[in-house]
Amino acid sequence: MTNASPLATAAIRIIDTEADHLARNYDPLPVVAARGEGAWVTDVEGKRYLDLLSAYSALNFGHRHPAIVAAASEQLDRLTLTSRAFHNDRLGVFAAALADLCGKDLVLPMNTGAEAVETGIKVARAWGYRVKGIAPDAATIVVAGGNFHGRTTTIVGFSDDPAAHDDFGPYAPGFVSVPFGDAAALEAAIDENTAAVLLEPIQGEAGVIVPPDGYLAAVREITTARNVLFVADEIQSGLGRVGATFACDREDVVPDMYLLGKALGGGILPLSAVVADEAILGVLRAGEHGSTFGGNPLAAAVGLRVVEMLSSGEFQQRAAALGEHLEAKLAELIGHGVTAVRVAGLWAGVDIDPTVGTGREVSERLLARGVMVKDTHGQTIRIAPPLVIRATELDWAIEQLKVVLEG
Ligand code: IF1
Repeated sequence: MTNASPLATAAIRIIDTEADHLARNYDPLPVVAARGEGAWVTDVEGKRYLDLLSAYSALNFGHRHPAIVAAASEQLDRLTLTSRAFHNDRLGVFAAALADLCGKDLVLPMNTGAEAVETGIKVARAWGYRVKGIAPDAATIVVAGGNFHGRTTTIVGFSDDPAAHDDFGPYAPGFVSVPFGDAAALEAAIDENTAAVLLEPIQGEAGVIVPPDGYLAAVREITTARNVLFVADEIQSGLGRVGATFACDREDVVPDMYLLGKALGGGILPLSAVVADEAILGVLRAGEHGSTFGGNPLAAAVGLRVVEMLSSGEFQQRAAALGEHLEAKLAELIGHGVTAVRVAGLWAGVDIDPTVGTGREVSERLLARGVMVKDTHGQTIRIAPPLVIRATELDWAIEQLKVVLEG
């Protein structure tokens, strides 16, 4: 074993420190990131990597996008936090812009995606009792098998992933799970106590599972007919990722409630939101919900810049065009180490032939070749580059995948 370079030793020392002082709720790939710019990350040893994970689609605009960093820097010099006990001069402007982007009346700002999901669950239940007239504490929400909506105990309670679910009970009642993509099963699960249907329009952690054409339109039709809220978790699929502002746009479907997060914070800070019309979000009264950092002026300034960047449609069009290129390139790999590919805009699930290795093993081999991806479950790797990636960079990354698949 040759002596590791000083930098390599530095990386090892950092990882060892983590091992001594961090809870072991992750098993990161063996790289220590130190800098990021655009689609590229540099590790502590100065090695560069093309980022095809984008922090699970929180970095749609790339690392440290200059316009977003500028918005954050300007606000850092003015005001960062007041709590919602007082107004601030950024939140209202951000809320108006985000509501307009969504075509809705109201915004409820939170911080993490899970908080937006939890907020959406609370608002849907309150609407169920106060508007639909569901009997007290009887409201149910229909969810989909294979879902991932966050890590709180309410949310993992309706997860069918043992790693996310087991040993965190007892779990909140009031959730009914149906197979994703099966509109008839979803309709059959609705009864007089159903307040909402909660779905990722495209399931991320399940492996970028795109539902059958017409599924989202059918869900929209069913929920409208049965006076049930359609709550779309667009925390990972939204904000340009799939070649449209929202994944629901792919079927011209408008949900009753958008749950947003990740990229809304510009890759700089946590920012999430529940966005819906007055008839739904208007059920909440002062003092019924909140968050210390929810709607803080720093996040609002960043979020406003993100919404402004999305309003031109440039990032959505870019993701659509490059996504077609990505899909064509990945399709060539089927039968050559890849068994299946699912693509929506610049978001792909690639199933690796078990004879090549597991998703984790391919992720590690790609990392050694300067490409950052992350496996989801078992044989699948997820590809989600920043929307600012160049076609030539994407081609280079696919070349690295081809080499890994050829072994
Ligand atoms: C981790 C993946 C996991 C999400 C959707 C809500 C949330 C997420 C559709 C919650 C978060 C993150 C969580 C992160 C890794 C990543 C993830 F699905 F993206 F791949 F875990 F499954 N709705 N997804 O995807 O948002 O509270 O995290 O801000 O837990 O390791 P959050």
